[in-house]
Amino acid sequence: MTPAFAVVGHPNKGKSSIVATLAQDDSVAISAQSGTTRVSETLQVQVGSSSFTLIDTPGFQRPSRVLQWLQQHAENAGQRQAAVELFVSDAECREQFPDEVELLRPIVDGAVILYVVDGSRPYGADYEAEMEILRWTGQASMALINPIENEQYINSWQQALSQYFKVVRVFNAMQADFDKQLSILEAFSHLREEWKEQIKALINEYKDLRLQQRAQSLQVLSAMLSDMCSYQVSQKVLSRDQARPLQPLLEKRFYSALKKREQEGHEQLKDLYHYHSLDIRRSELPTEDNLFDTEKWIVWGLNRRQLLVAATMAGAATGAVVDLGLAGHSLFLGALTGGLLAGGGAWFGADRLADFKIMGLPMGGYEARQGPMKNRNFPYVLLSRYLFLHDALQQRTHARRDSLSIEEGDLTERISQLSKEQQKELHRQMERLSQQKVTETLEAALAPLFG
Ligand SMILES: Nc1nc2c(ncn2[C@@H]2O[C@H](COP(=O)(O)OP(=O)(O)OP(=O)(O)O)[C@@H](O)[C@H]2O)c(=O)[nH]1
Ligand SMILES: [Mg+2]
Repeated sequence: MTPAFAVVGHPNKGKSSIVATLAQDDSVAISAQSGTTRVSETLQVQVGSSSFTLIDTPGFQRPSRVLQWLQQHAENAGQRQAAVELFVSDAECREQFPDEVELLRPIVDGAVILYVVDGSRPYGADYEAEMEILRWTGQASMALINPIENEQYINSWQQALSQYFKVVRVFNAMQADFDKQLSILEAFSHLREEWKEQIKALINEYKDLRLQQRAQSLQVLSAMLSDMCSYQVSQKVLSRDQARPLQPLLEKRFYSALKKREQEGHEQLKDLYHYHSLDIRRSELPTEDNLFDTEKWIVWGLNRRQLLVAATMAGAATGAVVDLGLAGHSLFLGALTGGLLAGGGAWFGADRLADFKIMGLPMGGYEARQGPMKNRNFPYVLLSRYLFLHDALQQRTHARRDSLSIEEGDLTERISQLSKEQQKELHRQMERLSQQKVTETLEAALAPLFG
């Protein structure tokens, strides 16, 4: 038997949330409505070569009545476990107490008990019947205090629970970061001696998985940047006159393809972190109209000053600076920026987002072309939005059901945490991207951003 854990408790106390978080699976049903889980759901969680079982159960509905029934069927402590087994298999009990039969069955079948309570609600004696029933099963057990709204009653819960459970831990299903999740699994490993090694192996698999996820998200990003920064659309025509009216059409195709490609990258990232039903707020994503409005880009990418610093670090500014007649070697960056910021629109690429060109073809005829995107900020915008999503997915737990909106992320702050050499290399690669140069070392340059 692989390690199996039955998550039980009062209705609506976050049992399913705990299952979703620990399984890193957002397909578990969670809702504010009490009684969401009506039958026990067994979730086989496979992580690399390790696996464990989480069983989501309905909440206790009539624990006092159930305890009464059990008491009538056991004359002494030696008969208690048998009474619970009888309860679970009794047809009449299934009629009368469907929820309790559902939740006790996996425990009778050998699962360890995880008893969940809400630390923001006061402890009350009505929980004692539940804990007593669980004790009658004779299974190893642990209590988890989920502070749903706040931590107000954690202490009184701790006192009460410790009389029934050897191990009591606080675990916030909504906020538990990766390390907390691993530490709770570690606590599980002490519940049953024969599962100890398996759970240790599982923890290591989870750590490996995290590393793989990071490496893969880097690949997804790098492919997305390369595709998007070099993307162009074209159409063959017979004459120049036929080509010109194509511009609005090609422009539309160009922008919507870019938008689609970005969404595709974001979807791949979601899949990587096992978010299947997470809704990314598209309304917060730039619409076709403003994705290509460079003024709005400043909130995602770099502002002009930062761009200039970036280009200077990458050794890319010199040529343009000289072109603009603004500087010689002896000038400091501060002196440079003023002039460039004021007059360097073309240099930044702000006024040439994606060119529309009509090219004569060697075999006759013409080709109308839109793209690629030349703006220097473009790769930074894409980078910043992707990193924002990556961080958000890492910090989120799979218990959350709210949508995620991509908002402004502080890219400069993030970049400034890299070493000077790393920054320089990153800027160099971004520069190459905006010049549509194939960059094999792109992934390596992006890696430090993923910690
Ligand atoms: N703020 C906050 N809300 C939580 C937390 N855990 C659960 N909830 C919310 O509490 C409600 C119930 O969560 P579920 O996980 O469905 O609870 P359950 O115990 O499985 O409920 P039933 O299946 O109905 O018995 C949902 O609205 C959750 O979003 C938490 O740690 N913090
Ligand atoms: Mg539930």
